[in-house]
Amino acid sequence: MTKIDTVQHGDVREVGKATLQEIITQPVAWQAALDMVQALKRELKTLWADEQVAEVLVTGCGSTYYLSLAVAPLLQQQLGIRARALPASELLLFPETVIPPSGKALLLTISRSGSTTETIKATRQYRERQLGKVVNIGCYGDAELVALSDLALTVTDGQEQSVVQTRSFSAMLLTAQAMVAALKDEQQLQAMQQLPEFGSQLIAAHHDLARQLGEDTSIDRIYFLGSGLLYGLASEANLKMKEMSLSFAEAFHFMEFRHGPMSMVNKHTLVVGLLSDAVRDYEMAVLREMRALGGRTLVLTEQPVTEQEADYEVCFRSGLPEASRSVLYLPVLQLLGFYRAVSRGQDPDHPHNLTAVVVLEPGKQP
Ligand code: F1P
Repeated sequence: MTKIDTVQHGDVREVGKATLQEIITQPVAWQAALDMVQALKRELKTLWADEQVAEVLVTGCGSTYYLSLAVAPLLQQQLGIRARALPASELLLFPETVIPPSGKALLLTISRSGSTTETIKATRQYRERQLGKVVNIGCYGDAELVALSDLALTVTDGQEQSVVQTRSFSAMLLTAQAMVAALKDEQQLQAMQQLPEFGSQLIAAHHDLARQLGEDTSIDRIYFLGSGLLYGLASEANLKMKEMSLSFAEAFHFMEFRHGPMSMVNKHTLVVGLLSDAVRDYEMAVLREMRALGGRTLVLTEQPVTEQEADYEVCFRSGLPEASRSVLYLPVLQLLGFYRAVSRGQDPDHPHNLTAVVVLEPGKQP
């Protein structure tokens, strides 16, 4: 188990103490997620085989919808089945637009709380229509979504005080990645055991950079670029920046950024690139162009880039394939949002207008 000294930066003010603690200690929850999937591997394989899964719908809300956007392409890429991510409200309110014509698919619900009304209602409706088995990923074993599922992968170490999802998000993402590895390649699952240690080293090595960029008041807009398996994570980083710091931020697929959004790039712009392995040359070309337009660039990458190619770099050198190492992109992006929030007088522990769970009162909704 990884032991981490908390709050190394002594002069951090009281605000956001829970959120910072949860960001820094997330490798502990990663280990718990890996151990939990290892323990439930047999049930998972049995359900998957019995169901002869050919199609998966992945759903959640807010952060866990963006997590679904990271998990669905992974399921399709790694297991060769059709997989689609969608917000729970779409599954609930427009089922005919998302239910596969075959009328049969496994439903993977993702929810930190397990109590979000839209996801509960969509899952109930799905069960009533007998469209397929339900697997849930979450952090609370006694939640309604667990009771509504045929198999629950619950990572209680992901639980957090903070309203915004940080440690829970990465622990649930790792649960999904370990689930795919358990169904496909036992060796990959073993190799993922290195992730908690990589995570601690990454947080220690790049904490100062995240703080420096987060506190840089010359930056007034932030764009997160990620493609393929990484678009969901770019979307989550964008949400964290909004939820914690109320900053102007957006997420795009790399190549889409040229088709209009780059009109916004100027010297007050930070463009954050979540580099893939497969098409990093295309992605670096976009970043070089944004630098030429006056923007500054931060890359998160497995292999180093040359100094000329980016202003700031977070390099993993993990030796792990993209399908297993996505959690490594998250801690520095969460710290960036955290320090920007504190530097703008926001308290990340109590984000503006937000509650930890969106529960829609019966009778208030149609
Ligand atoms: C989903 C969610 C969070 C958001 C806020 C409200 O919750 O939308 O993503 O940050 O906390 O709830 P859950 O279904 O994953 O518990």
